[in-house]
Amino acid sequence: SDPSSSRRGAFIVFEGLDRCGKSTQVARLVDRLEREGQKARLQKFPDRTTAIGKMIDAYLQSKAEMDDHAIHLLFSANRWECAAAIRQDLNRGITVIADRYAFSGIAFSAAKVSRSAEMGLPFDFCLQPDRSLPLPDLTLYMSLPQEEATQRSQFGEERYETVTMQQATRKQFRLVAEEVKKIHGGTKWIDVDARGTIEEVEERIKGSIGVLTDGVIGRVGELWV
Ligand code: FDM
Ligand code: MG
Repeated sequence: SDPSSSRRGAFIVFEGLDRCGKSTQVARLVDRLEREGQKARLQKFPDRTTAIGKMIDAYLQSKAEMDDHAIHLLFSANRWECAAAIRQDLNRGITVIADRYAFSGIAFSAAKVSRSAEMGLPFDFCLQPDRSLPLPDLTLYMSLPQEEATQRSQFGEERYETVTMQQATRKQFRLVAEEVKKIHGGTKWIDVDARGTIEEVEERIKGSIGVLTDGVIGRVGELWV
């Protein structure tokens, strides 16, 4: 029998701060896999096309205000409404490439400095709603030094696209990486140097992903479990 039939698709997540080149690399990776005849699809988070996604979009564009806890839960709900389809696709042998995931959810929410408190939302509160979502087989954190990030094109108009917020989020991403390594082991999270040309970064990513896109043996895991 075909040995590939016992393999499922890989769940690969890209994370990082704004302007790190994440979306460019995700698009190139999906293109490459399709050219190579592999089954792959892109999953953007937040997915702004759903009803929940539209609420998130309004919040990010400052067209709506929301309690910090409430918007955090909406970001998580936006992942949960996509979770069954992700699992199903993985089990059908499709590689799913996500542009952001639960790790952005934690890092951005925990980085917030609310008017009433010195800290953002408690780290543990941020972690819990995503518990038992599909576990990525690999998360690639696109790492860019502060100076390089500042040099890149101007931030956009959206909420969170400020130097203060990005710096705070950078720190939270370090804590998220530690948590992933603690709960899921050291092989699930890789920092990728996001400096250099698009082609240079693409090569590094290719090296980090290795044979993962040939398929994975074993069930899809559960996040934080
Ligand atoms: N963001 C993204 C969150 O705050 N929580 C989340 O769970 C996710 C997935 O939303 F500033 C933030 C990160 C970013 C903003 O993301 C919109 P994109 O990648 O620019 O669409
Ligand atoms: Mg953005």
